This record gives sequence, C-alpha cells and structure tokens, in this order.
Amino acid sequence: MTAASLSADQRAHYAENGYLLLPGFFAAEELEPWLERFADIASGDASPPRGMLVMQDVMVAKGVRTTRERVEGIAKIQDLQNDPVLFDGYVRHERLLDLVEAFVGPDIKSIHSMLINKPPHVDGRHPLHQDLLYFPFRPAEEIVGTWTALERVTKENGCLVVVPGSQRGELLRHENPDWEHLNFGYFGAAGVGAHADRVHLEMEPGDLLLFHPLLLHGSGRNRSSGFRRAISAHYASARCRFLPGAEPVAEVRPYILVRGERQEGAI
Ligand SMILES: O=C(O)CCC(=O)C(=O)O
Repeated sequence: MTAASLSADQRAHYAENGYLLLPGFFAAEELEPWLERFADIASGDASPPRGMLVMQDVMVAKGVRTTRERVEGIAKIQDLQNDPVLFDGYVRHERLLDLVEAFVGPDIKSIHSMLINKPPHVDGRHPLHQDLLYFPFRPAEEIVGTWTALERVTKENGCLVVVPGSQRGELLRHENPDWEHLNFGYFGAAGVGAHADRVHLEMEPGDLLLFHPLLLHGSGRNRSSGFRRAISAHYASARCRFLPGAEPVAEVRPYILVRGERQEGAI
C-alpha cells in the first residue's frame, strides 16, 4: 500500500468517521513474533528493555484479584522503542509506514507504542477518550493512531468502541470516571460516558484500525476467559510543533524519526 493506493472511499470514510478499518492488513505469520515476544516479557522469561513499562492491572496491583500466572495480571506493555522485535517489527513496518504516510506526510515520528493484553477476570475497561490529550503538539490532522488485533477481538472480550464523527469536535475536558477500578493513566472525556452513537469494532487477527487523535474511543470489560491482545502505535508528522509552553518529554518518551527527515524547530 502506498499513499496513492488508498481509495477515495477509504479517504472519505476516514474524513467522515475519524477511523478506517483495513481487514487482513497483516498476515498471521507476521503477528507470531510479536505475540511470542510479548509472552516472554509478560511471563518474566525475558527482561524488558530499557525504558519499557510493564503495567500491571490495577486490581492485581492492589491485591483485589490474585492470579496464577504473571501474564494474567498485566494490562499492557508500553514504550517499545528499545525492543527490536516489537519496534522494528511493528512500528517501523514498511507497509504500515506507507499507509501512515498517506495520513501524516513523508516525515514521520513514532510518538507512542504499546501492546495491550486486556486479561480476563479484571475490570480493565478503558473509558471513552481522545488520544490528543496525551500529545502536546499540533496540528491534530497530522497525527494518526494504529491499532492491530493480534487475536480475535469481539464484544465479549472488550473490542474497541468508537464514536464516529467525534473527531470533528474539540479536545474535550477529561477526568477520572467514578469507577472503582481504573487503570493508571486512563482518563475519560467528561460527559460522554453514555454516548448513544458508539460503534463496536469487532476485528480478526491482523486487521488494522487507523484513527484520528480526536476520535472518541475506548473499550469494554473482557468477559471471556482468554486475553484480548492488540499492538498499537501512534505517529505524527515530524513537522508538528509543540503547543506554547509544552515541554518536550524526550527523556521520558522519545519521539523517534521512523521515516523522512527531522525538521528544525519541530517535535
Ligand atoms: O485497547 C484498548 O482497549 C484501548 C486502547 C486505547 O484506547 C488507548 O490506549 O488509547
């Protein structure tokens, strides 16, 4: 896929709804090394590389729920930049970058990457939110999220839920919803908890979702007995500029040029 090979319908769908689902973008064999690497880190068989955060589910961290296996207590791993299997394999994936280029242009920075585990038997819900909240630079139109199902993702195991068209609104105020067990860093857009126009995106392994950083999205509880794994990366044009007063967070989470050229005075 190249920028030119996105159809007019696909572009129109993204412009109208704020997301685009591409079934079967990755072959099953491509997902295997990412799942294996996750299993090794989650089980403790492999040490996470420098800078990687292995995040426990809040119920497990607080001892509200005990698990037999370490992996059952892991919500996600994030900041994949020093992990060649996950970063070079997924975030720098050539065909994926070709597609990202169609959204953000030729100079591309990786700005966030993670693998989400969503184990069963915990709350694990992610309230409806807009990812732009986490990105102190603009324009929003030059940022895109990618989310790839590594396993079958259904309503039962907590697929993504989106509010089509919400990307045409503003960045909303976010807050902690009044939930008993909310994972660290999960915020919800104020006042949209019971939004009626949500759509559930059920996906097969290898299906890819692209989404706008203002799109309201979240996910429900995993009510199955298995995991619901996905890998996700966000990208921005290397031409994006920090908001006035926003401090670069390179020490904490570097933005990494994955294609094209660095731009003076930009992120
Ligand atoms: O994978 C999920 O359940 C939600 C992920 C998400 O929305 C996010 O981390 O911004």
